[in-house]
Amino acid sequence: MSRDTQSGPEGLRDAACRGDRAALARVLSMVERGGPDARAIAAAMTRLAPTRAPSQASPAASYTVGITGAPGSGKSTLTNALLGVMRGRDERVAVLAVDPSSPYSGGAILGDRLRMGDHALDEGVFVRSMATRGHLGGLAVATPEAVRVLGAAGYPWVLVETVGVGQVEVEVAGHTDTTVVVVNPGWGDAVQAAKAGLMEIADIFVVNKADRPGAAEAQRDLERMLDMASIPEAAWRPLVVQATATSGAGVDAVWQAIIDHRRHLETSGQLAEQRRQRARDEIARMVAARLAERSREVTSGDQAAELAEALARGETDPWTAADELLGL
Ligand SMILES: Nc1nc2c(ncn2[C@@H]2O[C@H](COP(=O)(O)OP(=O)(O)OP(=O)(O)O)[C@@H](O)[C@H]2O)c(=O)[nH]1
Ligand SMILES: [Mg+2]
Repeated sequence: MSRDTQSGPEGLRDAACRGDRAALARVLSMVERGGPDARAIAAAMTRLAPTRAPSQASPAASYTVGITGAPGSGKSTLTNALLGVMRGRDERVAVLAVDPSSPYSGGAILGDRLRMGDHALDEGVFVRSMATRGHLGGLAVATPEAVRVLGAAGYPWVLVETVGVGQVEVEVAGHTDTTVVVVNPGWGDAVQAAKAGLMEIADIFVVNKADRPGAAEAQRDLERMLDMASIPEAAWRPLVVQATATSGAGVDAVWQAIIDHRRHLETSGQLAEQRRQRARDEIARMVAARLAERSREVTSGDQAAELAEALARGETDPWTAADELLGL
C-alpha cells in the first residue's frame, strides 16, 4: 500500500478500525477541524457501513453517556471512576472530554489527562479532548461524528464529558443517549441545576462529593423538584444517586443507574426514536452552519459591495439585493 493510501481518509479509517490508536487520534483531529477533511472522513465512514459484517457494530451503535455539571463538580473524577467500574466488566469505553471554551484539544487538557491516567495504558480505553476551533457548526457538529468514528473503532460505550453548563454544553450533553448531571452537596445546587436547564436534560443526577456534609439534603431537594415536575406515568423519572468519585463509593450505583436507563430506553422504543430525532437535529444544524457559511461568502464579495453602494444611493432595495446575491 502506498503512503498516500495509508494516510488518506480511507486508509486512516481502516487503520483506526484495526485498533491503530495514532490513526484514530488523527481521524478525530480531522473531524474536529471540520472542513474538507471532516467531510472526507464522514464519507469514508458511510462507505464502510454496507460492507460491514453483521457481527460488527454499526458506526451509529455506540451508546453515549453525557456527563455534565458545574465546573469542579467532579465530572472528570467520576468519569475516571466509571472507567474503572466499566473495565471491571470488560466494557470497552471511549471518553470525549468536550470543552467549548478551550482552544486546546487532542488530549491537551492536562488535568483530565492526569485524572484519567489510571487507564492510560489500557487499550480498552481511549480518552480524547475536543475543543472549539471556530469551524463550521463547532462542537455540536463534530461530536456526533466523533462518536460514530469511535463506534467503528470498536468502542461501544462513549462517555462525553462536557465542561461548564452553558448553552453549548447543554446542547452537547442533551445529545447523548443517557445524560448524567453531576451536582454537589450544598444549599441551592438543585436550584442552580434547574436554572441552568439541567433538570430538563438529566436522566440521572449524581450528588458527588457525598463525603461532604449535605449530600442527603441535596438528594432530598432534587427528589422534591422531581416530585413537582409532574412526570407522566410511563416516562422515565430521573434517578438520584450519591457518590464519592475520589474513593469510588457509590460509583457502582451510578453504573447501575446508567444500565437501568438504557434498558428503559430500549424496551420503550425511545432509544430508536431519540436517535432519529437527533439525526434530524444533526442535519438541521449542518444546514444552518452551511447557510451561515454561504451567507458570509456572498456578503463579502465585490458584488455585495456594489449592491451596498446601490442601496445607499436608493437604487435598489434590500430584498432585491439579497435575491441577487443568492442568485434567486
Ligand atoms: N471531597 C471530594 N472531592 C472530590 C470528589 N470528586 C472530585 N473531587 C475533587 O474536586 C475537584 C474537581 O474535580 P474534577 O473531577 O476535576 O471536576 P470537573 O467537574 O471535571 O472539573 P472541570 O472539568 O474543571 O469542570 C478535584 O480536586 C477533585 O479531587 C469527591 O467525591 N469528594
Ligand atoms: Mg473535568
